[in-house]
Amino acid sequence: MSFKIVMDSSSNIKEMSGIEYAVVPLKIYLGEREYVDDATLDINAMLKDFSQSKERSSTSCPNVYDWLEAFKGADEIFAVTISGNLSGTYQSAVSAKKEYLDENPNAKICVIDSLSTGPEMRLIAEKIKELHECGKSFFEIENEIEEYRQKTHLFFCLKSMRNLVRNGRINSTAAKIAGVLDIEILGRASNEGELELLHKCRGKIKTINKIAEEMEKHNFSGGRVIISHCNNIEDASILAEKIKESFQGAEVMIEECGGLCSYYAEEGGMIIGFLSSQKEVDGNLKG
Ligand code: X90
Repeated sequence: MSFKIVMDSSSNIKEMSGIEYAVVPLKIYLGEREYVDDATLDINAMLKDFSQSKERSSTSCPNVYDWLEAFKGADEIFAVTISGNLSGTYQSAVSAKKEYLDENPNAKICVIDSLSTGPEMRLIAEKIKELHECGKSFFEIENEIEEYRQKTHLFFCLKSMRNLVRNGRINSTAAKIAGVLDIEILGRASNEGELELLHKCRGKIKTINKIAEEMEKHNFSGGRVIISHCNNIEDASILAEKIKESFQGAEVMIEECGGLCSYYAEEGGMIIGFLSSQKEVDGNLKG
């Protein structure tokens, strides 16, 4: 029985140790140029090309064939995707599941729409791995992940939302002012998997304090946190210290954004995934 985790490249996870793992890359375009978001992509060179060009840019999701290639050979598969409300990635994974099961009727596939991206997807992947290592069955993992996901959250803090606005992933006046007069936008992945803007912040310390405050509001009390940044190790480290200081027992990991997240989060952007201690429904405590 071979068990496999498959993620699209917006998770920023290039490899996972001790478990079969594959990445399905999204693509980024600048004019005629194509950047495949895999382990060979030179992200800084890509960002430099973007900063020097006025050409049109966009992104595209993996197709069914890309997913089928990644599923190959496995018979118990957990595939986790970027929010289906922002990308066609989830839909192509669902179609690939159907095709794969036609060919391999004994296989089991669970496609999870993370309704999020980046570090929240990493939290989900780590949990799937942990449950598998505990000896849980496919269906037990499926159920426990469903529960677990009610406690994971994603915040973002962006200095520019130009690429998100240009590509129609958000339509708001507030998004357009990110970067103007040093304003950073703090927001979160909504329960529907869309970008929800929370605050306009000015000044690094104010922004970082606001993130910690919002985390507390979302029932964070010292669990796992993953900070993904685009060329901003400085702020990511200050935020990590602030979180460790404010919440006892917080376990904070810092990582770099992959290609897709770097393109949308842009220079200086941070994306924060974390696990809270309680579930919530529409902002109210559930249990
Ligand atoms: O299919 C495609 O072409 C990919 C489209 C992806 C669009 C959005 C990516 C956002 C990446 C920005 C901050 C996190 C926001 C998460 C909200 C759910 C990172």
